[in-house]
Amino acid sequence: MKHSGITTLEQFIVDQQALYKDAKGSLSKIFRALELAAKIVNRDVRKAGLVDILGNNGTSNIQGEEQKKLDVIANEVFINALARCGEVCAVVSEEDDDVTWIPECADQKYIVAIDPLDGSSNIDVNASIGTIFSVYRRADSSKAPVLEDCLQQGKHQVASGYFIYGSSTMLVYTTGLGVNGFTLDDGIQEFCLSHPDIRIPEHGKIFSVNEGNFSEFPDGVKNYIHFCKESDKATNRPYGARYIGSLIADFHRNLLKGGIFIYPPTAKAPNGKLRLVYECNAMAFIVEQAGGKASTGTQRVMDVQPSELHQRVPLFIGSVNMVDQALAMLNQSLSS
Ligand code: AHM
Ligand code: MG
Repeated sequence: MKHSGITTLEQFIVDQQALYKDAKGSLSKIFRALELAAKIVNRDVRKAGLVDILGNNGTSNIQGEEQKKLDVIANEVFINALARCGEVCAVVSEEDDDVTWIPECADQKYIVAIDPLDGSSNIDVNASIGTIFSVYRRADSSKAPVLEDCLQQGKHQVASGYFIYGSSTMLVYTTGLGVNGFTLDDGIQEFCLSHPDIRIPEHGKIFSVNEGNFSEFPDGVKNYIHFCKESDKATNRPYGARYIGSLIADFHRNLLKGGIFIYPPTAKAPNGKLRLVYECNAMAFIVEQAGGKASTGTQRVMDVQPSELHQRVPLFIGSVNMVDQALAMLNQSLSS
């Protein structure tokens, strides 16, 4: 019999589970919860202009940033879905000051970190936004979960990924066996495998950085930006500049086409802006699994030991040759 050719996320997860001999289906349940939550958020994002859910919620999160109504909705939807799946003992979210413990699942081993709606300044202007997630396993689930369980190095992630609510809605994720992308078929409301085994080109032609902060950047980053803009036929320069201010959208483009995304330290924010636990680590796991690289400028992102939930780190991420070049110029300026 001829196959239809469609592989749904559900089927893909079942097939992958067979590759892990000890798999008991817990991760699959977490993915089902994430998938359901993303479909709900996607529905709300798609009708955001039609109903009264655009605009500010009037409250701020722990970092003093304005929360948008959709941020708050997405946060509730993801946490509720994860709490209900029965496999997650704690959720760390960009929108919540502290860990959300799930008491009825205190004996479960999984912890999920989320940025429920990343790039939220883009909501009101109809540009791409997304949800980022990381899944961690506790070393010892016989004890009640504690804060330290939520502060693991990124290299201990068992899965990470993002949903992008763009011109189409996609899920890109890894469990350490490469990176795969699924596009939501609106008609059947299923995520279908559309981008199998994503590999980021070793070299790209795009650099993504908020140049508005240029005067605040370290000299090495300034030098690298100059390098990107120089004309040089042999190395295909100048590169193209693309930056929308939505990490997922900027990252996703560079993942598929090749490029580098930089959120450097600045004079005002020496640790940059992006958060380690629920933004940078997830992206770092994906980019490494796709053959790319992620660094803080001084170390591999996934080696950083988090000391607090909302910790920020500088981020240099993307095509391996471009990241290496940026790091070389950064180090050169630090040592001179
Ligand atoms: P958010 O999680 O509150 O939306 O903030 C994170 C966003 C990232 O998506 C994006 O890369 C960055 O902030 C853009 O910051 P800036 O406007 O300083 O360039
Ligand atoms: Mg964010």
